Amino acid sequence: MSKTSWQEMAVYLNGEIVSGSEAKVSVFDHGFLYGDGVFEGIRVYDGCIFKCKEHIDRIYRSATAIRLDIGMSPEDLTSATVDTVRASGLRDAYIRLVVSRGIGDLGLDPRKCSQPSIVIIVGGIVLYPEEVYQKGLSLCTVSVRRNSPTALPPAIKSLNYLNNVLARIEVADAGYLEGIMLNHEGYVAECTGDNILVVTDGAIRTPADHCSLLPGVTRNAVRDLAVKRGIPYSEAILTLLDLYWADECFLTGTAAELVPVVSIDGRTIGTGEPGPVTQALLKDFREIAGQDGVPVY
Ligand code: PXG
Repeated sequence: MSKTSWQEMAVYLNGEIVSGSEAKVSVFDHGFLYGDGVFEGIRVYDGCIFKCKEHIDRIYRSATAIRLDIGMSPEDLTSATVDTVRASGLRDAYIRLVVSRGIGDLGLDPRKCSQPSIVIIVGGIVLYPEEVYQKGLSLCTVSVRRNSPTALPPAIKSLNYLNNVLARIEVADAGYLEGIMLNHEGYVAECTGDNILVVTDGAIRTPADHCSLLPGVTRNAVRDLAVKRGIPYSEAILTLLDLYWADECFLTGTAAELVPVVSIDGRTIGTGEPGPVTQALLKDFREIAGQDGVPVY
């Protein structure tokens, strides 16, 4: 059995590091009953937790938004994450950090949950097939709209991912690997688990934070790389036409890194091959990946 099978993964569970097969959470946990909690997905590259501070900061912001007291300091949560990666022995890994409301009764009231459940899973990496990075990805637009920020702000990385799951079902039914979600006004928001960016006349544009999306850590890393290269970068309100008419398009995400997009809703993007700006930024990204973060070993 490989070390990345779930039974053998290293899991931090409320202060202890156990194996995947021992890591169990109660059916009365409100994370299970209501999706009441927050999470992060983080990558480890060559023994270094990529953008660790950015992910830790985001989980505390998500927790603040849902009035969840994580009950430990960001420094201690970072140490627990480092310890769990070390226990896994992995140099390249995917970390899933989950903080749920904890055990309560069968009612919604979160005040009945006295202690959050803190889980850190260190496992393997799920990536798009290598072919996608060489040839590019085709996307479709789905009918499910991204949650309105007036209902459940997509900037909160909560355990309630049904909006994205419903969209992902539609994507899979249509025979695609990823799809575009519009916001409640019909403007482009993001993909089901990735941010989306376009390159037009040498400048990068991506939907602004108020367009119903999760501002990705990877997207911000790419912004910094673009600025370093002198490539203009801006956040804007984008329509599907802005995507169809772009010279290049790509996705960013912790699991995805940078994925070139070559077709959207049957329209070829640019030349139909991964573009030069996308390729340059992917190269830059892979160069900083093992350096920009917290070392484990
Ligand atoms: N938007 C959404 C809705 C996400 O869930 C991103 C953007 C990219 O953000 P980062 O910070 O990773 O650059 C995410 C994160 C999956 C999966 O199985 C994807 C994410 C989270 C959990 C599962 O595809 N992506």
